[in-house]
Amino acid sequence: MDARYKSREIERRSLDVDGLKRSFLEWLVYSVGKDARAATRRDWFHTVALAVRDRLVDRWMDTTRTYYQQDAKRVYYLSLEFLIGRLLTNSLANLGITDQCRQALDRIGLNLDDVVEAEPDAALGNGGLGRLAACFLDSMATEALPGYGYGIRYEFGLFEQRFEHGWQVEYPEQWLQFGNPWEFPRPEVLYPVQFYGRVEEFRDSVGERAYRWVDAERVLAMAYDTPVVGYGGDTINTLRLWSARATRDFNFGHFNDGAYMKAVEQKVLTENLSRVLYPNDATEGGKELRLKQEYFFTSASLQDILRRYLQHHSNFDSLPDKAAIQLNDTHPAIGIAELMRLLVDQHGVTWDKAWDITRATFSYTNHTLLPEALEAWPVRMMERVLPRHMQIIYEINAKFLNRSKARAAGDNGRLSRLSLIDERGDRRVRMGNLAFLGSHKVNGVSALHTELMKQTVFADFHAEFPERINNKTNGITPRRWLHQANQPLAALITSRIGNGWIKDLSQIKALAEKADDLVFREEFRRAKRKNKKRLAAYIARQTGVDVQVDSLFDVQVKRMHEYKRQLLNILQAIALYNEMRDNPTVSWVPVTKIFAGKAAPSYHMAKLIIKLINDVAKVVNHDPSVHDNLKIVLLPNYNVTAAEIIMPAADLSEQISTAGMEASGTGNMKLALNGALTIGTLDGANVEIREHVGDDNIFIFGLTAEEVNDLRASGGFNPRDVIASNPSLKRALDMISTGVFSPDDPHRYHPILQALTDGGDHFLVTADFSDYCQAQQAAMDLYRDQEEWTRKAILNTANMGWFSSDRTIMEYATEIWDVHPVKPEHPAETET
Ligand code: OAK
Repeated sequence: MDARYKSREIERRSLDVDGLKRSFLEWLVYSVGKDARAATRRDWFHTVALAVRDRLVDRWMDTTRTYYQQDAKRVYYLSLEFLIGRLLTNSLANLGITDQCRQALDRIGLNLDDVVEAEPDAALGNGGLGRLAACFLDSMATEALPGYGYGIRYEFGLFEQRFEHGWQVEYPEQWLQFGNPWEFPRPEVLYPVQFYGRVEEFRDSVGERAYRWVDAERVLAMAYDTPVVGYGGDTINTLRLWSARATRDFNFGHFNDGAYMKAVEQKVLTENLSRVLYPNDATEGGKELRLKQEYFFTSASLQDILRRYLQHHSNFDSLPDKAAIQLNDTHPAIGIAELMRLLVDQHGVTWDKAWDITRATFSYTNHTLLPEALEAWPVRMMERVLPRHMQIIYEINAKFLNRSKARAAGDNGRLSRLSLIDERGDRRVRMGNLAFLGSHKVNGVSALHTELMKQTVFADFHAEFPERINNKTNGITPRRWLHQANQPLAALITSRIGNGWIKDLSQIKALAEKADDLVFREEFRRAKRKNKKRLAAYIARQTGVDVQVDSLFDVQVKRMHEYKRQLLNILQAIALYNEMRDNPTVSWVPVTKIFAGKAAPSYHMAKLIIKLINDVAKVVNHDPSVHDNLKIVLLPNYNVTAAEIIMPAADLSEQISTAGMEASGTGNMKLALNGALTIGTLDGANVEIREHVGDDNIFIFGLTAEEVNDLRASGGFNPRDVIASNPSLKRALDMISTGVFSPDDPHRYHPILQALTDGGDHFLVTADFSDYCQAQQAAMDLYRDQEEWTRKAILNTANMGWFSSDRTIMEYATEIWDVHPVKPEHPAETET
């Protein structure tokens, strides 16, 4: 080998400061094509990312090769969303070369933090479900599990949110505009995916009835691979995202004048399939393009999974021993019909055998009980777009209902509820029922949510298949959410208990005994203060509002949704504002209310709540009579990158959904792990957080899920009575309705007031208001006692070990997937 080439080969792998520096300079020139004098921050980001990527490719290949050679059972996580965020800090930290990289850049006269800032935030998801998928990828790689993520490479991620006159305005998020150094395009990994057309019946070679899907439109799915680095860099897994390409007919066709332009148009239309992420969080749009996206990525993924399986096998009998496919909610549930089609129509497997294989391979996670989020595709649309799948779904349904008939014994209501087809009104395919029926395991995402699944949406299925539903309480990756995002606290923890917690978060429990140590408390506070300073600077940059670093940082960051009750929070803020003005001589605990979150573009009520928060903020922040004791900010464009600044700086974590409505929550876990105390209802994973951190270290308020249920069932709730009996609530609402916060348009908030009164207050904001205010008061009182507050904050951090997504993922691995860790073999490193 040429000596110069050989030395570069070694340099590519070198992890020391000199080697890194040399590769940066080389990459800048030879790959980015820039001179150091002309390079922008973005050029440097691309340079550093490419050089870091070099250092993981060998181990990535080793990982993939080991899985192949051992024919290991793989798990395939099918998700329409992966909310990944930035990757540079993550890759450096997981490879363990952050310090070396910082020094190497330092020697070139650059600052790593500036370079990091040039990376766009990959927002290929809406909220909880998408971020959970990203945390799971991190945990699978860290636990050495052979796990693949499959999804869509959206050209436009979740929209960029700006506020114009206090209103949310959406702008396109063009994360790929300047290229993506982390991805590897695989133009040779290409699968055809069909839509429309019709089904033809024929007799196969042995005279059996068979079907083929003909006259369909064809799109190609092209793979882009992103390496997923586990902590320590030993296992590097793959996230494979699909992009739509027009078929090669276009490239090789020859057209007359008119036809040529038409063909180009057609190509653009076809490729729109992977253009944009639907911005609805937990609401179902019912749009044809969305159905096509779901089928597109599911079909491509299944074809890829079968291709990989067939490298080692000649029939499908052992597919369930080699592949576990997890459906992240119902978005990929069409995969059940698709696997049946591939096995029966394309590979000649008999129906019954194919069904056994399908059920043993798939499992399904439900992420919400909200009725508006339960996918149900119109039969007529499905018949048109996926005619063969519709037939298969009918067949599955007929066999299932036939079998259940005996058990239902005349209970027709029960049979119609079990049916895959909702026959009321325009007929629809219930994707939740399909997912349930086609899976061997179905799980909820917190203990409470799983119980409610059994009692509500899946009650009939649970009676039919009592072993199928199980719980897997969500978790978060401690790498991104503590080790990387909160360096001051991470360093403090490591100084006391070593760094074992990064890979085994249960070890963080050892901090509990430090809660009474005054020196440790002081250092814990210092770390928090540092994070709060950073957030205060960010708030000033983003909103122009100056906040007091020593005020109580009260944080509610999540999608804007009525059930999440940002409205309850802002009403309490108005009440507190009034109290402060009424009692100017009292020494108030200074409070900064921090909100952030996006509303779906078509969700008018959520957008109106955004406007209300901004309007209230404007009045409060400019009122000298509260002496800066209350500040309200709504940060624009909440995303993973913003969350990494916000979570470490919070004192109080708002988890105040109407009980029974938040499936789990994961922001609640991030905040508590970073030492925030929770103020929350007994909803989702809050219930389990209370069990772990202890009743004394959390502020619980409000109706329980059972009470909410009873209250709604009894119909005995009159919000007007509640409002009339609570003067501070009444005053807050009167201020809103008389235009105190909207003098330019006094009636602006009529829809909100209407919903809270005549609308029946479905989310029970008024019902929980008084209890919530008391809990807030208790939090403010406690905050005066900084020693006691810190003690509880430390106990929160110390007791959150169980909420690591490593724990969650190992539960999936052992109880659902039956997949086991596989240590990659690294031949390259034993060679010289
Ligand atoms: C999004 C689209 C459709 C259905 C559900 C969602 C979703 O994001 N649900 C959220 O999932 C998180 C992860 O399990 C949970 O923590 C949230 O409570 C839930 O709202």
